[in-house]
Amino acid sequence: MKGSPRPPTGSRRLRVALVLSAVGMLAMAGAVVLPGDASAASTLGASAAERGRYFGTAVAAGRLNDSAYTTILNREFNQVTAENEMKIDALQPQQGQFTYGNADRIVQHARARGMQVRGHTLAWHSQQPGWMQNMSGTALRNAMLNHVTQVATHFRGQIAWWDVVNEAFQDGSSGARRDSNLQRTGNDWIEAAFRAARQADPNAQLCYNDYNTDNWNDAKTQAVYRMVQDFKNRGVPIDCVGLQSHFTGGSNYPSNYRTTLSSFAALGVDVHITELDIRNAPTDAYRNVVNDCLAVARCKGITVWGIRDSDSWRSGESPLLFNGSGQKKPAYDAVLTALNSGTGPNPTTPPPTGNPTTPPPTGGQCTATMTPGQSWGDRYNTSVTVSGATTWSVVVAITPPQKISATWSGSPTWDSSGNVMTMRSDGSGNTFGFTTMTNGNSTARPQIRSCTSG
Ligand code: 9MR
Repeated sequence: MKGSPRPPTGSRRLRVALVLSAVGMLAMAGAVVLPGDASAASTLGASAAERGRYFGTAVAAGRLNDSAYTTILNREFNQVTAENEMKIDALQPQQGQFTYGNADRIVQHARARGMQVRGHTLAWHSQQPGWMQNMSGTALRNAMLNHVTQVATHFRGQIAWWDVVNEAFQDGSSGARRDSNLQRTGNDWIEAAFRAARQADPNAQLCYNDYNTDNWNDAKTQAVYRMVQDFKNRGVPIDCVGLQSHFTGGSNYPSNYRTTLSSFAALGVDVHITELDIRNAPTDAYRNVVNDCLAVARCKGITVWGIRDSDSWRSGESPLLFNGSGQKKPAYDAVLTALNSGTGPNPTTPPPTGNPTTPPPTGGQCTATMTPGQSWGDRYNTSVTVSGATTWSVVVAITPPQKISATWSGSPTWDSSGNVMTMRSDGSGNTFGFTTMTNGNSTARPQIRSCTSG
């Protein structure tokens, strides 16, 4: 839809309208916002999106043929991380031979549905192919940088966030780097990886990702914090920190988790909860994690490490939100309720401003109320609910260079500038929606100029 700056016309309009209403139905699936009740989202992704966040899951390419799995994936989540398919051994099994098939399948599945993709992971001591395990010194450093460059280039423009480096610190009280063949190439291997990633995909957000970094008092958390602080001070390109948050896979949910999130955020990086799972899925811990994320403006979203318990790397602990039959567990309800009653939207993604609500209906007027919908890197959805009329026309103005690229549940016409849309009721109800391409202006929001009944 990028590069469709003109309003649809003629037969193109009919074709576009069909596509757009399909897009609209997809975009609105599970995101039904009742008039006057912006917290009524019925899925994790839609609810998170209303708060300027995402709710995602790890995905395994081999399960994309399982319709029970994809039904939940497509309904509930608006972000995915490849569980194994973007690891070094998966992407470069032989030196210089890259195999992208499974990773590409996941990326395509996600992007076709407006889900954002987290790349996991460019550089890691684990899951190295045999040829890399056997390398050291300059040869290994160059091979690692080449891997970062090749992979980030392959996926350029498709990955919202990269876990550039994963798990580079030791557990326990030392606060030291983990010993590994990569670490032995020199302490600057991490920043070298970040610089290579930035060069290869300047638009991806670059994250450092680790586990056992949840408790603010832990030496490992403090060590990662100091590294990020140092990177920010020296201009090493880092945008975000991922807390894996595998609770009771070695560490419990700590009561100071929110302090950890906000402390990292205060360094000027975004924070992501990247691999959440909690032994036996207790509702209170899941609820607390969601509340902690929503309390920190720079906490951009939560990814659970799998969909059903049977999909989990530790399935014996039933740590996820859906049981093996795909049914929602109590932890699911706790998460959705916490999301729906939580803070948002994120202050860095402002809600519609200007004139969100027209004056109360008098005479031929009606009231049109805007609700922010799902957003992606380059576009965002808005839904408008009309009250006080059954047939109506609503005038919406967009700030250029933003452009409306898709509409649903109404009949649009545009003025000659293409920036002012008049949406007329089409009998499908009193809520219509549209997608706006930001075209580089990520702050402007649509304005409602008028609502007229009849
Ligand atoms: O869930 C993943 C499992 O299927 C793999 O066998 C394992 C080894 O690659 O990795 C698991 O995912 C890990 C993630 O990549 C990094 N953080 C810890 C995760 C759980 O072990």
